Amino acid sequence: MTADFSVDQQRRLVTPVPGPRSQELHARKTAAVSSGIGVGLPAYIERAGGGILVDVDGNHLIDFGSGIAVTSAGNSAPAVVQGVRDQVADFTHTCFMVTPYEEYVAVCEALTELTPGGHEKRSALFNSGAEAVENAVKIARTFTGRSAVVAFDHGYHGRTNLTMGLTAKNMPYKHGFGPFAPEIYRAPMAYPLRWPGGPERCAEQAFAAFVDTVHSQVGESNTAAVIVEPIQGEGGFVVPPLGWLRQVADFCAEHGILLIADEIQTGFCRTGDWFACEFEDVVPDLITTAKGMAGGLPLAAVTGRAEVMDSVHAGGLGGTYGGNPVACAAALGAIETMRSEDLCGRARSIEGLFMERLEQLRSKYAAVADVRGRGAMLAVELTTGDADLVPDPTATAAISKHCHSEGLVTLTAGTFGNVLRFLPPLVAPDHLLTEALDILEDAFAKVLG
Ligand code: PLZ
Repeated sequence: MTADFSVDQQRRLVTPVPGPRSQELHARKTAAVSSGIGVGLPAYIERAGGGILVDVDGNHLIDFGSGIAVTSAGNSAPAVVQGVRDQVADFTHTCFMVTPYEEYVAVCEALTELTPGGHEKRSALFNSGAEAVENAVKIARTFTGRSAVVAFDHGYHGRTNLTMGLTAKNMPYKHGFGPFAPEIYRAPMAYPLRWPGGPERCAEQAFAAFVDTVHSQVGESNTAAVIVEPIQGEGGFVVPPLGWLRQVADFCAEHGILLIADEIQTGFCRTGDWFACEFEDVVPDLITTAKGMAGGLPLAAVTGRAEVMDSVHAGGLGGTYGGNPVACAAALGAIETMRSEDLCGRARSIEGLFMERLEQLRSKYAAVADVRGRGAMLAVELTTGDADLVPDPTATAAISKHCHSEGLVTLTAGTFGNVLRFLPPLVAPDHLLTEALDILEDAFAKVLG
C-alpha cells in the first residue's frame, strides 16, 4: 500500500479525551444543536487521514468507525481530494435534471461494472442512504404494480418515514415518530446466535419462517420487494448462515418479487468483496449503495436491472442535489483508490488480523457470546455470560467508553445495544490496528476481568 497520509499515523494523547477545547465546543453544541442529534464521543475533529482522527486538543485518535463505514478509502484520501478540488473549481452544481454532466454518468457506469451480475443495468443517484432505499421501494412498486415490502427483524434502512418503517429497532430510531408508512411487513432474521432452534438449524428454519410470513401474512402476489442487508449493520453485524440469502433470492425470483440488497453499509470493499452479496453469488434485482462509495461526501445510489429501473416514467425519480458533481468526483476518486490499492484484499487481511485477537477474547471471557463479521466489518456480542444469552449493554458501553478514553474511537450496535463493532478505514496501517486491539484487550480486562 502507498502510505500517502497527510496525518502522522501514530496514536498520541496530549490531554484527557475529550480535552478542554472539545469540552468548550461541546458546551456550544448543547446550546446550539438539537438534543435529538446525539454524539458518541464528543472529541471535536479538525483533521483526519489514514487510520487517525486528530481532535482540536491535538489528540491523535485511532479510528475504528470510519464515520460509520464511510471513509473506507481513507479520510481526505488523495484521489478524493484531487477530484473534489478540480470539480469544485470547475462548477459546483447545475442539477443533473436541468443540465447534466459527465461525472454523474461515469459514477453510474462504475456502478454497472462493479455491482453483482453481468446483466444490463441502470442507476439513479441520491444524497443519502435512506433516500436510496425510499427510491428503491418506489421503483419496485412501479415495476411490479404491487405495494407490500418485506423487511427483517434487526434490520436498519434509515430515518425517513418510509425507512423508519422498514427499520426494526424502536429506540432511538422510531420512538414517538409514528405513524409509519403502511404495507411494510417484517420476517424473522436468520440470526444464528439467537435462533431459538439453534445455529445449526437457523438457515433452514429462518427461511421457512420467512416464507410463512410472506405467504400467510402478505401474499406473494402482493409483495413488491424484499429488502435485506446481506450482513446487518446497525442491527449488530448479524451474519446470516450460508445458504439463507440464496434461498431468499430464489424464492423472490420464483414469485416475481424484487430482491433489494441494502449494501449501504456492506458495500464498496468493506466485507472483502466489492459487495457482500458476491460471497454467495447472489445477484439482487436492485442494490442500494452510499457510505463508502464517495469517501465522505454525501452520495447514494440505486442500481438495478435495466427493465426495472427503466419502468419509471421520466421525472419520477430525482432531487435537486442527487448526484451532485462534487460528490460524484469524490466517488470516482474513492473507487479509483479502492481499485489501485486493492482495498477488497486489504479488508480480507484486516479480517485475518482482527479475528485472531477477537477469538482470543472469546476463549478468555464467557461474556463474549459471539465473534462475527466479514472483511473489515467485525463485531463482538456481549452477554452476562450465562446460557440464556442475556444481552449486556452496560458492559458493552463500559468497554467502548474505556476505549474512547484511551484514544480509540469504537462504535456499538445491536437491537440490544450489546455489540461492539469494528469498522476501521481500509487504509489504516497494521501497526495502528494492532495497537488498537491491545487497547481493546485492556478494556475487556478492566470491565470483565
Ligand atoms: N441502510 C444498511 O447502514 C445508515 C446510520 C446511523 P443514511 N447507517 C448508519 C444513524 O444513526 O443514523 C444506513 C445503513 C443501511 C440505510 C442506511 C441509511 O443511510 O445515509 O444514514 O440515510
